[in-house]
Amino acid sequence: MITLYHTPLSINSRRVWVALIEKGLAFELKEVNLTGDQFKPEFLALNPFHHIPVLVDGDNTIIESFAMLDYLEAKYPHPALMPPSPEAVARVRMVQMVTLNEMLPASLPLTMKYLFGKDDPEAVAKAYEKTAVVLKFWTQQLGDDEFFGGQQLSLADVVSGTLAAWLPEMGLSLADYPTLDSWRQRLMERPAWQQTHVSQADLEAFKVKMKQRMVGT
Ligand SMILES: N[C@@H](CCC(=O)N[C@@H](CS)C(=O)NCC(=O)O)C(=O)O
Repeated sequence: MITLYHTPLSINSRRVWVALIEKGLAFELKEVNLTGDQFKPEFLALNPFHHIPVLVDGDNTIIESFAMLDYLEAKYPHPALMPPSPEAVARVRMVQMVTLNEMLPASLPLTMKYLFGKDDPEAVAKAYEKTAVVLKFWTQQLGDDEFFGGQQLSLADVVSGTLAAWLPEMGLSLADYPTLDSWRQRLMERPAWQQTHVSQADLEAFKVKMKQRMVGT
């Protein structure tokens, strides 16, 4: 049995959750309450760095969401989430890493504003400038294709699409990027995105938990 230790709102978890669903795998979810459960000995035995997600598959315990995605692709290759051509592999990897290394830090002030009400107008203005560079890059990489890997969903769509799911709510409209907007719409209609979507009620509960955690530290 595959078990994913996760928190519903975490995009680090959600990319693995979506990949499990897209691959049609049977798995169970165990929710970790990030107000302290991640420091309990039983969780630290799974991940000494006290982070979710953690994927357990039989005797294998895997930390780091990108390692999990690679593991799932290698262990359960059908349906493939990595296209075969070298050019497409490069594109998938570029989009994955640009999402992680450029888009996530660039959009952080928007996340802080959206999730925690921390409004820093200067940082938010910079965030719009920096995220625009990523949106242009994503547009270029997508071209006229349905997905970043071509006509089929890839790990690049899983990684960037679980972040893109939030962009309009975070105040980043894709109206100036029509091909990206349609791509996002296509993803949002997929069962994997719908099943992992966080309700407004869960979102509010998460905000409360994080506030408690910040007060406690
Ligand atoms: N590089 C890790 C990042 C994991 C991570 O930062 N997880 C956060 C939630 S999004 C976490 O568990 N935070 C709790 C803590 O650090 O105590 C991955 O991709 O799996």
